[in-house]
Amino acid sequence: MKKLISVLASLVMLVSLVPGGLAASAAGLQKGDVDGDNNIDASDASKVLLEYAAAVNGDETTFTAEQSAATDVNSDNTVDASDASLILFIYRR
Ligand SMILES: [Ca+2]
Ligand SMILES: [Ca+2]
Repeated sequence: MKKLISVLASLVMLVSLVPGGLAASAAGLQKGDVDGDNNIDASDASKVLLEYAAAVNGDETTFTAEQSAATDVNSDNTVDASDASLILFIYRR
């Protein structure tokens, strides 16, 4: 039992070391919480999709640097539909 607990503890440590984990971004917003209301939900996902659509269409984007950092949930340095899907995935858990 003790061994299991130590294995779990190391896993938790590993996950927390993964860049792009769900820790708060350097700028202050939690990853995925684009509107900063401390909930990761469908409204965050829809904001991400709107921002992505605006960027794709060459329209003016509205996210602050802080929001953009929070939006890139999978940390691939782009904001796209896969980030929105991940936000929905987190919301459903
Ligand atoms: Ca939110
Ligand atoms: Ca991304």
